[in-house]
Amino acid sequence: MAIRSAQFVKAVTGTEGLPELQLPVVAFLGRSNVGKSSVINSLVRVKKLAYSSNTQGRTTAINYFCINKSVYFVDLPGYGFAKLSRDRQEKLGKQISWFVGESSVPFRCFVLIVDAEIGLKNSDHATYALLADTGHRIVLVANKADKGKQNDVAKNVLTLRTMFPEATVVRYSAKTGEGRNELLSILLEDKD
Ligand SMILES: Nc1nc2c(ncn2[C@@H]2O[C@H](COP(=O)(O)OP(=O)(O)OP(=O)(O)O)[C@@H](O)[C@H]2O)c(=O)[nH]1
Ligand SMILES: [Mg+2]
Repeated sequence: MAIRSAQFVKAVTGTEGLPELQLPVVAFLGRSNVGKSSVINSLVRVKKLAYSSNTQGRTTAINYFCINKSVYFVDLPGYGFAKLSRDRQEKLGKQISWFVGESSVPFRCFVLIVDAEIGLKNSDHATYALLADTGHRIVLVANKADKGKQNDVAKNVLTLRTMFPEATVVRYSAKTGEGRNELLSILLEDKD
């Protein structure tokens, strides 16, 4: 279940140009700033593989990383970033919908990252519905579990488990590594 290699492959900026090499895809989605890039970095234990920071690190493309030469981790731009123009937000939304619905992509699963402290927002519900429509497995990651009131975190994780019994819910912290082994074993399965 170890990560033996991780390489950046490609940034897809529009709604075409996916990598030619077909490998199973684990796609990371979530609101802007929720920690998608940080979760990927923490999983592969390479600090800047999927660059993360407050503003400069904002992911603006569909970034493909090849893991163990056998699976792609795909870092998507975040939705719900209020500072973007409406036009740009709409384009991002379209790009995300295109990607998750793209029948040529062999998805292994979707990792929907939510904020463990804040809980679900409307945009998370909408994204969950979009992902559920595809029929692929959804893993809900409650990230930033190290932050804020632990009571709130516990309550929000419980809500996720109750609300989405068909999903796998993982309490996670990209900062402390909580949940890393559990999430890795789910994402890499026995095939790797
Ligand atoms: N305390 C804490 N901070 C975190 C955690 N994960 C991410 N962050 C911080 O949250 C901020 C955003 O992280 P990113 O990984 O860039 O978030 P993102 O979802 O990729 O953001 P976009 O690419 O803009 O959609 C950074 O300042 C991270 O250091 C976590 O588990 N705990
Ligand atoms: Mg990012």
